[in-house]
Amino acid sequence: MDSSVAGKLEVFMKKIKRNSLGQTEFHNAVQEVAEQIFPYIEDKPIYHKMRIMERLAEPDRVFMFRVCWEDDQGNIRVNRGYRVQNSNAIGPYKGGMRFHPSVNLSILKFLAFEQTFKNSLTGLPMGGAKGGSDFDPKGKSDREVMRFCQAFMSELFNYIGPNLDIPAGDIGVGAREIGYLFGQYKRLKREFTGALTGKALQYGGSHIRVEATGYGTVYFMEDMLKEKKDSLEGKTCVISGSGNVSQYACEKALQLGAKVVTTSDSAGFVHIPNGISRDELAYIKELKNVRRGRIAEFAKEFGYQFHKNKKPWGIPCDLAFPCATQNEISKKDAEMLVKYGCIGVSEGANMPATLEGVQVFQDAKIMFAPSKAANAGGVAVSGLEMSQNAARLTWKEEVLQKNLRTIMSDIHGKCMEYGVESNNYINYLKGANIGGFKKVADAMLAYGVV
Ligand code: NDP
Ligand code: 2IT
Repeated sequence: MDSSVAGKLEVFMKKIKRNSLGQTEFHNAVQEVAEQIFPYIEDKPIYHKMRIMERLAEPDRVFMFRVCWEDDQGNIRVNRGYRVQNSNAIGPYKGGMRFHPSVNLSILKFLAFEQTFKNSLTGLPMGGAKGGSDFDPKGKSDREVMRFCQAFMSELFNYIGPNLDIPAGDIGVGAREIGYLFGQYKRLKREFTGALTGKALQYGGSHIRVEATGYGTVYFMEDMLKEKKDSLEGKTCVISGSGNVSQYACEKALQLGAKVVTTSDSAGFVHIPNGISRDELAYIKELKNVRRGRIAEFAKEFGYQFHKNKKPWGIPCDLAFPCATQNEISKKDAEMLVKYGCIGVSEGANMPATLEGVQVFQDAKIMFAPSKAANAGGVAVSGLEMSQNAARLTWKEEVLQKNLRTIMSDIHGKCMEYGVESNNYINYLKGANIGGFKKVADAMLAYGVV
């Protein structure tokens, strides 16, 4: 990076940090994008003049609200709810909601910022948003989750709508939570519109939304491998997490002939030396989605070793799919992956590799697919759910399967368009950032100063 660009970047980041003290996750997300965008716009002064990056890094608005609900013992509980609407330059605000005790403004601002670029990459007309709460669904009864969701939506419904802002799931928000949230939205608004995605099929949901993120992440890897005349067949994969994204990344990897040797949750990981079988995956789905149990129970049931409080990155592999949460791959973890033979990483979770971790992958010149490209399949199918709701139609599963596959290839193509470096290394991070930025930035230019 030449010194004039580096100087501008430094001034920009200083201001961001001053205006969002202590919001480390948000700073890192902005830094990662700005490092690619500033050199790109150096000879395009209009983007600087119109302060496009500065505007994108300041959310349009943030809602924070109290959520008060009653637990099964009659105790009154208080949580905090949020919705960060980052940008609606290219379509209504769109993005998931996370229920997890770690949720704070920094995490949601980073996710809403990232979502803006991700949604642009899908080619569909969606802006970027994210929301959620520090509520922890773990250990709560269905009725407690229902009461929390109803209380949460009683405030949120004021700020969302099918042409305004369309939330969906994320960590801790799956089919059960979306059902309760949508039921309350419908009751308060007295209308049936597609103001949430990830709904069940019976009430306006789309085929393959459940599978889309995990499948898409593996499709992106398939496309990266294809570029090298290679495939997933016979590859050993490590996958983290055992939730929605992880389960379907595992399913698609198995379908494409790969071997998946790990699964995990926040308590530790399980090593399955000969690879997870389809029956074992079915067990994990039932354990996690129905019984809401812990992954240690899977290890116990099938006689595998459970590595308590450990992450799976030290297990030798060809490919890695981090599918749990942000910052789960540190510099050291990344070094371990490279050392033990990993040739490709596709991020199913949002920003699972730290800035230093990404640098290790890029220095080693291995394939690295950043989250905003690799996990965009979920929100893409959400976008298709919005289209179906608007038309009051349900498309057939085959149509959606085909659409998802095409969208992921198109995103891969967009990353190639902007990411191939002079030494022929494909910098997917650069490609995704510039590819996602351009459409949003050009729309903002068209609107003038707003
Ligand atoms: P789920 O809640 O279904 O699963 C999350 C998984 O990650 C669980 O196994 C959970 O373990 C683990 N996990 C969560 N937080 C932590 C933590 N702090 N440390 C270690 N493990 C953790 O969520 P999803 O599968 O939907 O989401 C996973 C990731 O994918 C997130 O980064 C999300 O933002 C991203 N994503 C999700 C999309 C979607 O469509 N759902 C779309 C695009 C991205 P435990 O049960 O112990 O908490
Ligand atoms: O991070 C994400 O892209 C999601 N959690 C999915 C968002 C959506 O609106 O489907």
